[in-house]
Amino acid sequence: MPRRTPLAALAGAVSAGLALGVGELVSALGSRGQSLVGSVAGEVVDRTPGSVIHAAIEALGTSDKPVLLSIIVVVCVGLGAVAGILGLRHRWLITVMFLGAALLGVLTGLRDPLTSRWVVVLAALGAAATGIVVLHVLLSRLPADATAIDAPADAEGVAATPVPIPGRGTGSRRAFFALSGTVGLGAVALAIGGRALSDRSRTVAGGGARTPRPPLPEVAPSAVAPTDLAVEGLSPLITPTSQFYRIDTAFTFPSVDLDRWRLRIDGLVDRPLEYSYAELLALPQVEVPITIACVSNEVGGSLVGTAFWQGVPLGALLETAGVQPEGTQILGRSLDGFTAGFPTAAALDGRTALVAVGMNGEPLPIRHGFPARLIVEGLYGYVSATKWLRSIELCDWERVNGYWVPLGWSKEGPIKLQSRIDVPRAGDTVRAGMTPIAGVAWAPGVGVAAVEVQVDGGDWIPAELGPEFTDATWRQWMLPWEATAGRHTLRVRAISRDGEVQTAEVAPVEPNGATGHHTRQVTVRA
Ligand SMILES: Nc1nc2c(c(=O)[nH]1)N[C@H]1C(S)=C(S)[C@@H](COP(=O)(O)O)O[C@H]1N2
Ligand SMILES: [Mo]
Repeated sequence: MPRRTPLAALAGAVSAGLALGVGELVSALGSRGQSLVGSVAGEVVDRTPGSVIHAAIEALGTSDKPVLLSIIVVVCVGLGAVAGILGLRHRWLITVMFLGAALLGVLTGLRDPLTSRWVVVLAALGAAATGIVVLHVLLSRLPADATAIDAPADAEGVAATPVPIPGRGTGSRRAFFALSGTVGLGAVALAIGGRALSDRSRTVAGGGARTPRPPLPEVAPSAVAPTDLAVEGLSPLITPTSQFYRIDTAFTFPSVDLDRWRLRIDGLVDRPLEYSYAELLALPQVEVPITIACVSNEVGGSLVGTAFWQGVPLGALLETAGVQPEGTQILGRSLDGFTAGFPTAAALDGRTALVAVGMNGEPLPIRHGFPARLIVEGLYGYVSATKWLRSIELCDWERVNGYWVPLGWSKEGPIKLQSRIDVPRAGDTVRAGMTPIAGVAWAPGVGVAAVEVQVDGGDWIPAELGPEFTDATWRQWMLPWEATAGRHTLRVRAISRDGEVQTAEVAPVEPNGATGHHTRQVTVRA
């Protein structure tokens, strides 16, 4: 391989990096904190089978997004290297490859509902133009002796005289590396600057992380949280907002200009409605504790939590709008294009279903759906809990599907009866003697009547239950255990208020939620 190849690859890689940097910087002009790489990532997520995404979320947890963004950057830089190498022989291929990439960027950027269109085009074209020009310049500055390094040494081991290629490569090696290095550093600087600017513009637009969120009207909570069971390491009854799990497909949070934001209620209704944020806040509100869970929560997993949700009952809104008989499904649409649908009956059967604006006494944090989201007692988030709500559409249950349904997930998503061991924690060393086994169990909408624990395959022993809160929330449980030295297997199951015993049958999270008993191995030291 002639030595020009790695140098050309380097030139291509840094050019692609600079192009990405320019793309990010120009994207920052968009008012919504948009990013070309982010749009591409969103498209990748949309086109990847749901099972693969869920495997990725399981393996990577919430670092799934940074990992995907990094992969996209690495792939782009790698393609740049290829463009550099191919460009050595055919300069026109550089233009073809960069314009091809720009075209893909434009297509995905335009499909992303959060981008402003002209910025997408400008960012992609600016990026491509930069990449093409810089790569041409770098290739023309390849060190004059680049090919000579590979020239065979003679018998004495002295390299043959350098043979410059006429008309190509004029610079010194030092100058070439200095230039490439500068381009590489410029790429990093632009990318960082672009992100910083884009965050700033999000704040200006009114939806950034530091946006002041107006205080909510005071509402008397429907239930007062009882005192937690006193066991160290046990999940608190109310999950602090900062520890509440976050799951969504969003790469950048939708930014909202509160003055312009409207919630629409439309579709198969007699009177389509539209509310400003202030109008929504002026409607009668409730504050209700509810446990929500993600369908991707593994047995024993942490994608479940309980919060006080404040908002406007969905039933009241539907009554004002007048649901037509064919409006058998309530579809939440988000500002970022996500959708989730559940039977209209679920909003009218007495359970709590809210257009939520508050979480644990504060306006919704951006990551949990500011300015408004849906919360429906007893349903997994993927069919109900649309964040960054834009509209609520009444539609036909058969004809319309929410985001995850065509990707292989069940149309209906009731939360399954589950229980989890929090204490002892995985990896804890337990001392022999009396020690608590404790955790939480949930059957939102039904309630938990009993929890039982099994040690080393013995009899099921009833655990002590924490104070009754509501049927919509999880329940703490605790069993004092006389631990003896050695390895032990702990297992838990819950029994719901309607008599269902949590099944031992193991089911994966797809298509409608995991089942099985949470089991934990512990080592007890004497
Ligand atoms: N806009 C939007 N809303 C969404 C989602 C999403 O991807 N986009 N994911 C849903 C899923 S799968 C779950 S489990 C809940 C999680 O809500 P949380 O992040 O506030 O815990 O949000 C739901 N709402
Ligand atoms: Mo979820």
